[in-house]
Amino acid sequence: MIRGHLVKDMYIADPAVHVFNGRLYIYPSHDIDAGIPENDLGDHFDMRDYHVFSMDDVDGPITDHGKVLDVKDIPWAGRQLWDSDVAFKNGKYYLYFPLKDKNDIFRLGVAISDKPEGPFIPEANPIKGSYSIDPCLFQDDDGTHYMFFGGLWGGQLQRYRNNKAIECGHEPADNEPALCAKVVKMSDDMLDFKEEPRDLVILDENGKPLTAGDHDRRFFEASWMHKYNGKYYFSYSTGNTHKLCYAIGDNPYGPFTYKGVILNPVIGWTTHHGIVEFKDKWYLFFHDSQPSGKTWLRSVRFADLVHRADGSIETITVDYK
Ligand code: FUB
Repeated sequence: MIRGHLVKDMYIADPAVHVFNGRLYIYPSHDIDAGIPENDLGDHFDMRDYHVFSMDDVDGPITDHGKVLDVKDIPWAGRQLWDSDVAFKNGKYYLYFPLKDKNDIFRLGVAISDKPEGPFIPEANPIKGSYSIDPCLFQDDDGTHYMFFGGLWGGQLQRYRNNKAIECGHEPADNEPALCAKVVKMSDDMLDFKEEPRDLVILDENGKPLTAGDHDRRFFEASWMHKYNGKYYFSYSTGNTHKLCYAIGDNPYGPFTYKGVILNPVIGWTTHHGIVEFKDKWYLFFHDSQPSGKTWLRSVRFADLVHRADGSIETITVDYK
């Protein structure tokens, strides 16, 4: 079943979803109309704060906990607060967010709270060695936290190779391996990377890395990780082909094997999601631009997510008729 839009009095997107203390928390981006013309670098996504939302039950009301972090309060801020995520460890909640610094380079920051609904206090500097966008935090069964991140085009991933900035950002040729999302273990205090980020390689059905020209399947942005029946499911957006796809692996580093489409294209340019198990059912939270008709003003909704007996995921299609 595909449900309607959850929040009607503001535009929200990029939903990260987690269950904390038996309650479902949604950590979205807060879209605004900044009056900036649309372009391929996403300048029109000029978001300036975050709100947190929560629900007792998916059929119940949604609570807006108000503004929990403002770009004005982040010491290293330039512009554009994009997709965030939250992790819990040792009594603290850590909000991870991408933001351009004063040189217009995306970095990943962290802000801390005692409560899942914030407010969150930002650290003075971005995470050392961080770059690009869309941090997603995943806690494995042994308690280790991993971050998955990266995004092409406006997300600047094409400006890096082996975690180093290159002189001229470019994507590989169509027949070369695609640029990968990154995966990295977090430090014990959750404020740093514990190691160098690694490539999260997605293989095709023949065991070959997806190529850069395979726009229907290669990674673009919007990393998410969930675990089901002992397998690791990495899901992501294909960007300019507007699909949410997934790949399965045996550990958080992969390699992962491409398996299929979770969500067919929705109204809007971007597609982005969070997957969560809540009260013994699985859900896909995602956004579309149906209510506004504008790519930069998005609204969050959700659908039941079905894992078939063989571990594959049923493809969801929103019927806009
Ligand atoms: O919301 C801004 C950007 O749009 C996100 O970081 C991307 O994943 C895309 O949804």
